[in-house]
Amino acid sequence: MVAFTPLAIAATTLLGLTSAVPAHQVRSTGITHRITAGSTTANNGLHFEPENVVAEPGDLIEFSFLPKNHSVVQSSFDEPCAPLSSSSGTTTGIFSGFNFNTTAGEAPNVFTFMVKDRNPIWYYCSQTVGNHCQMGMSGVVNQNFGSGDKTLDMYKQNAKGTVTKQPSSDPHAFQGGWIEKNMNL
Ligand SMILES: *[C@@H]1O[C@H](CO)[C@@H](O)[C@H](O)[C@H]1NC(C)=O
Ligand SMILES: *[C@@H]1O[C@H](CO)[C@@H](O)[C@H](O)[C@H]1NC(C)=O
Ligand SMILES: [Cu+2]
Repeated sequence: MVAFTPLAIAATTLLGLTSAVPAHQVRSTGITHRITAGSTTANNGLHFEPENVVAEPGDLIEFSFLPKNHSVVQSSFDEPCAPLSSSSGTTTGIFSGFNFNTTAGEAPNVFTFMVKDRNPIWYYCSQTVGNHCQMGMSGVVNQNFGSGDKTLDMYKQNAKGTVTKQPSSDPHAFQGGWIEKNMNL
């Protein structure tokens, strides 16, 4: 007969906890990729820099914001300038909200999210004053380099004929990431 010592029970409890952790939970790599929403040089400021990033699961993507009131909204490749959503219309993707007002230099806060897997993350700026998405303000994390036609250039081409959609009726709402102080200021 097996005697359950306190240690064995503790170990069993630990195992139970471990198996309760969702399989998709990703361990942090400690690597942060910084992207600037906005530009002092490219495309009249309507540009993410860098706009094409390769990242590992567990890496952080941190957006800092220059003037012109930008946002970051995840979309699918097939529907540029529209938030990634379920068939019922609920926004399922990442978005930052319009929380980064600045008239000069970087906004005091940044928006950060963690990369969960190696699937492409397409995103755009949903500012309609100046039609930022149609003008080419979009980017991608982990573009599927094996599939020749799903490129950021093609996304931008397809974006030209669209109408920008917002991920939420609340301009300040955000999802899939967090807002924190810009430590680079
Ligand atoms: C930024 O743009 C959003 C959406 O157009 C608007 O709701 C918000 O008031 C703007 N913020 C500022 C600081 O201009
Ligand atoms: C945006 O920031 C500027 C300067 O920092 C400030 O004067 C202005 O009131 C702000 N606008 C909003 C809507 O918060
Ligand atoms: Cu923008």
